[in-house]
Amino acid sequence: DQLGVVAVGFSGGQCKPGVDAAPSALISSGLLTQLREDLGYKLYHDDTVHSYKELLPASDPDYRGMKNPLAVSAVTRKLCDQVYTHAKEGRCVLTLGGDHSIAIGTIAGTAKAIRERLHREMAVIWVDAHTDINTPETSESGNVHGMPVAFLTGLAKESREDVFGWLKEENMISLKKLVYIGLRDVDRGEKLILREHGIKAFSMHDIDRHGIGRVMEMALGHIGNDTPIHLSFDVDALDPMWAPSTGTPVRGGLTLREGDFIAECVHETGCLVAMDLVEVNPTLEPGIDDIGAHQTVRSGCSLVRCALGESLL
Ligand code: DIR
Ligand code: MN
Ligand code: MN
Repeated sequence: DQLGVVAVGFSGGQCKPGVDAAPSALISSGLLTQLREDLGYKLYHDDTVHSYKELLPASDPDYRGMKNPLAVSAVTRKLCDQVYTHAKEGRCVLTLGGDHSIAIGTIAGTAKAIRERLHREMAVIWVDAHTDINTPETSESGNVHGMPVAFLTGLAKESREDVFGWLKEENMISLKKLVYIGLRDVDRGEKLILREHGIKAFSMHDIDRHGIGRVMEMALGHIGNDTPIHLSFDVDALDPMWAPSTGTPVRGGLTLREGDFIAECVHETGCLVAMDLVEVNPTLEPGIDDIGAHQTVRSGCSLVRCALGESLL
């Protein structure tokens, strides 16, 4: 099978440096070699960790409360093209982030390609401690990594082309085809949005109550059989025990096994068209030496391998 790989060293969607170092850390730990040699993928990768330096503006003042609006918009616009190019060829696309703002580009790119190629609307499974559905107005932080879902579903609108106005209908996804898993830190404004629009969401509470097996049945049932799936996996969905090196760790999260299981269930559908792995920050090291970073990178690699079929016997 063909796999497009895009390595995105970008951290402008939030304030902590270091998340841009994740793609290199993941690749150095052998991820791409494993995908090629153990899982048998033919990789399409330009052997570059993109920092998109040429796209970063000299000055980037806050706009509607958003930090780095021009940079995040320009980078995600370019990334959208890169992902689209792979997906249009029928390749599954793996994007290694970077902070979660990059999902604006990856989902915009796959959504468009899937519409053109399969004449279908794809679903998104968003695995995260957070919902990332703030609009610029509801956001308390101004960090765009807390807003991608709002822009991708049209909840947040902006006509300025250089501030996400480039997102067109063809790049967007339906709120009905969005499912969250792993939630435990949702802002007040975001809760109102979830309720108002009846968005499907499985919190840690739901996982405790039903077990991850039943939750995955319900999540995939909601999406429906043979709907193309984009899996956007924020490593902070995992408990900090398994993924301590991330910008906004929240205790009480998924075990690594539960995270891997989610990824395996998505793989089993045969409908995975793209995956993002985001928010690994190898420079945030809560443990001694770089144990924390090492553990987090290992967990991230495991999630990707599971989504791409590692556990098939
Ligand atoms: C918070 C944090 N809801 C915000 N979001 C994070 O800034 O909007 N997402 N950390 O991963
Ligand atoms: Mn996130
Ligand atoms: Mn998160």
